Amino acid sequence: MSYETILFDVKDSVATIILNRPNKLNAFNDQMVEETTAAFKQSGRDKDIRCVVLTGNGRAFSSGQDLSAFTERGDTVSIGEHLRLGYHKLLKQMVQLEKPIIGAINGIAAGAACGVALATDIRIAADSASFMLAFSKIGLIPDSGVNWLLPRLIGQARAYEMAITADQIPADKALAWGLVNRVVPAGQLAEVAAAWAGSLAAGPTVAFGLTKRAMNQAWNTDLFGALEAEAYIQEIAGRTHDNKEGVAAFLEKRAAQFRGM
Ligand code: T3D
Repeated sequence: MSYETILFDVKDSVATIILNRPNKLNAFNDQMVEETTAAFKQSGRDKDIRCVVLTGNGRAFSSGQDLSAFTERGDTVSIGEHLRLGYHKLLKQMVQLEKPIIGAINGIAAGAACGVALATDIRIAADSASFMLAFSKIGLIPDSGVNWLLPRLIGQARAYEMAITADQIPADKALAWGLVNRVVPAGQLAEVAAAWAGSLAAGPTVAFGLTKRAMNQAWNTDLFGALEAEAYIQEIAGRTHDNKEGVAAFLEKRAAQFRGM
C-alpha cells in the first residue's frame, strides 16, 4: 500500500510509521488520519510485523488537527461526526492492535496528536519534545481519547490543568508525571527507539499483545473480573510456541528463541 502523508517502512519485524507533513508540523488532515489508521491496520494483519514505532518527521511529532482544513470545511461538517469517522477509528486501531507500539515523540505533540501519542504503549521522548492540550486555545474540549487516557496516567488534577491552561509540558516534566517512559537526547531518539523496538520484536510478542489486551480490559472491571480475564487470556498465552520455548530455554540454561507465535 502506498501513502502520501506518512512514511511506512518495515524492517526486521519492526514497522515504522512517520507522520510526514513537516511544513505544517505534521498536522493531521483527513488523509493523514486515514493513512495512519490504514498503516496500523496493515501492521496488525502482517504476521511478520511484531512491533510498531510511530514518530514525526522534522521538529514536531504533530501539531494535532490541521486547522486550515478545519476552517476550509466551514460549518457544513459536524465535529462529532468528523471525530467518529476519523480520529476514533485511528485510536481504536491503535489500542486494539495486539502488538507493542512505541511512540518516539520527537517534538511537540499538540491537541489530537497528544491523544495519538497517549495511545502508543511505550513513549520515548526527545529532550526537546513537549505535550500540549491545545484544544482550549480554540475553544474546544480535549478529544481523541485524551479525557480517558491522560487522567489515568497523570491524575485528573494535572490533566485538567493541562487542558485549561494549554501549557506546553516539557519532556522532563512529562517524565516526572509518568506521561512518558524515557527521555533521551534528541539526537539519539531514533536510535534508542529502533533498538528498543528491535528487542521487543525479538520477544514473545503474542504475550506482549495479550498483556495489552488484559491491561486494557482490566480498566473496565473489578478485581474478580480481572482475575477471570487473566485466566482466560493466560490460557491463550500458555498455548503458544513462545511459552513452551521460554520454559525449555530456562530449563536448558540457554537464550530463548521467540517467534511471536
Ligand atoms: O473536527 C475535529 O476533528 C476537531 C478535532 C480537534 C483536535 C485538535 O487537535 S484541536 C488542536 C489543534 N492544534 C492546535 O491548535 C495547535 C496549533 N499550533 C500551534 O499552536 C503551534 O503551531 C505550535 C505550538 C504547535 C508550534 O508553534 P511554533 O511557533 O513552533 O510553530 P508555528 O510557527 O506556529 O508553526 C509552523 C507552521 O506550521 C506554520 O505555518 P507557516 O506560517 O510556516 O506557513 C503554522 O501555521 C503551521 N501549523 C502548525 N500547527 C498547525 C499548522 N497548520 C495547520 N494546523 C495546525 N494544527
